[in-house]
Amino acid sequence: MEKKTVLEELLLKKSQQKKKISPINYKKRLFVLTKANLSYYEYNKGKKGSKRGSIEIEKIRCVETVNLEETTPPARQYPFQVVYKGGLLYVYAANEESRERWLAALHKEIKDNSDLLNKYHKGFFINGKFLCCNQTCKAAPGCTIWEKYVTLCCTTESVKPLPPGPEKLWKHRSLPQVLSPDKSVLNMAVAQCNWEETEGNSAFRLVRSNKYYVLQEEDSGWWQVRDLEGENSGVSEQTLAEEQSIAKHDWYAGYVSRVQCEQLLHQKGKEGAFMVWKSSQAGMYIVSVFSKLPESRKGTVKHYHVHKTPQNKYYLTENYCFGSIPKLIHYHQLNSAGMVTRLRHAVSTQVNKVPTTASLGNGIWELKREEIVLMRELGSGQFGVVHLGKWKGKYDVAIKMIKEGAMSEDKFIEEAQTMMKFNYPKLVRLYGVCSKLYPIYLVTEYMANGCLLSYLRSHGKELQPIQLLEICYDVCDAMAFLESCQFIHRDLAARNCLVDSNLTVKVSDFGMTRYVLDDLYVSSLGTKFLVKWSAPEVFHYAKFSSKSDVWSFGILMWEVFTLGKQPYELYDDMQVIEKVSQGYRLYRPQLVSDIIYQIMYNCWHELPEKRPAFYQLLSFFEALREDNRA
Ligand code: 746
Repeated sequence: MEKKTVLEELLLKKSQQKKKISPINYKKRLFVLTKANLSYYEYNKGKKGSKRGSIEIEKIRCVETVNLEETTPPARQYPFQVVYKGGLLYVYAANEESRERWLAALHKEIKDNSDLLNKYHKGFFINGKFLCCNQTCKAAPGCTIWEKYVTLCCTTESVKPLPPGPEKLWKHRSLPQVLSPDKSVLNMAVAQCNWEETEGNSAFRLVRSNKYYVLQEEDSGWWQVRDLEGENSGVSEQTLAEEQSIAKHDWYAGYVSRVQCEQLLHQKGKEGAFMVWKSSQAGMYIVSVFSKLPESRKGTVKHYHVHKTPQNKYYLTENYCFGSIPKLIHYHQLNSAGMVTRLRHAVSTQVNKVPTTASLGNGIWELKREEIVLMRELGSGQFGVVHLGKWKGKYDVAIKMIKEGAMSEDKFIEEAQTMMKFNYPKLVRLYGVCSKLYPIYLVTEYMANGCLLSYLRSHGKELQPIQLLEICYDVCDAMAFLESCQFIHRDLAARNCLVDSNLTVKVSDFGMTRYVLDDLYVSSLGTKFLVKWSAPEVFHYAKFSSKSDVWSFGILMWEVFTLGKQPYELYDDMQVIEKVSQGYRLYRPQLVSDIIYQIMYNCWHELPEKRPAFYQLLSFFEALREDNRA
């Protein structure tokens, strides 16, 4: 079976140019594709000769065409590349049909490979560099999005491999909460701030509020720490101390992006509105100030990098140096000293969140009602009124007061244990419940900017396309996590996502539809059942799956890029069922490029198994996002 030939043809193979200036040659080879290998053989006088090389299918990471060099003879007009673990092969087909045939056959064989690339090189690697990007290492990361990647999983019918488990998605995003005992450990430390190793290609990160083992405290002030995944790194005690003092200031926003920062300052709109943030790209602190002076009425944001002298002094404008960033800020609150304006109004993104290390989520999830103070009403949802509140007098939380008869409470409480364990940065966290008295309280993370749909409608025009993409990315990130836990949301839509103070978007109320007791909501004939977000298999047979969530995600992307429009605006639910069943799909919104439309369109494949999985979409968003940065 493994040996059965899938495709066989005489093609031209380019020599692999082992040395930078070794001559290039082209040899006719008989290429043979089987389910296990792509091999090539000598071919003489109509006879298959000895084998000259072979690539295992599972090592292939990308198969794509290559752009032609400037002058190419007629015999080499149809090149394609096979990128595999450890090498790069260029092959020429005789004509377009032949090339298409090889691409299609290879794509079909490799589509379930676990480490397919999301970027590739569209130019040849010649004389020691890629013609597309001039990178000189043959293994250099791709420079162009491999568009095929996102559709590959939709091209052929087959049983899909399971998506990666949650462990894989946790890596480098946030740290898991399991502690593994280790005898060499001295002490645990809680990071008071975010900190990232910027040198080398290591990705070690301290995440504020997470726990770390302190392996060694050295006199030099350089500590060896280990994160809970077991990765070690040196961390400057001094940097920590310094960040500790910066993190408590309300003007410090931590990691935000430049556009997020600008948007927050514009929203405040006051002369001298400012914040300090850390750029994950530049690896430095930036002081940003809003000013209407001197040139524009709408106001502009100016960014000042915080520089450091060799003596570890900080400054914005060279003449004024300070021992710490808070001292620098304090000075510039009083004196403009070279800035457009002095720093007048701190713009805070800080909501006092319950730290991830609080003794929550370990089974202690019945919270004391006396420790919760209700502050103001935020709105009401399917289960009743939602309030902003304070827990233990200091932490901001949202409290859902469950209206009598709105929820199947026993069932929820039985299953809430599982949901408590979902501690993922892009999921609105469930902290606990107060279930001993009525009304039952569900206590969750508080998201200061409210629901995504309202946010898009009121602030959407201020958002740039990259930010819209970032919103989709956040949601996709959350959904890839749920998918990896084999947990289905069942009602993914912009109205069920929330926006944080720093404009991160998180997914809320996942799985909660199972506890709704309202018939109008539950039944697909009911008026509250949301047909417009539902996949056909859901409105026909109530068959929910991660792939039906993918459909809803496509609709959510459409909501994001239309800045909160109602999908299928001119149709009622019955018409939508009819139209969608006939193959009709939402149109391409103006702000959407072909490639982004292709992503959402793929989410609406009639057959669930042909839709991409969230982890595949995520990888694609990651590639797009890197592209936007460049
Ligand atoms: C909140 C939610 C989730 C609902 C209703 C009202 C408020 C909510 N708002 C927050 C916040 O941080 N959290 C929650 N919806 C539901 O309860 C609900 C229940 C069940 C379902 C769906 C939804 C299913 C059908 C899926 C079962 C806000 N934050 C912060 C600010 C403002 C509003 C909300 C956790 C606000 O007043 C900023 C926004 N704003 C006005 C000014 O601009």
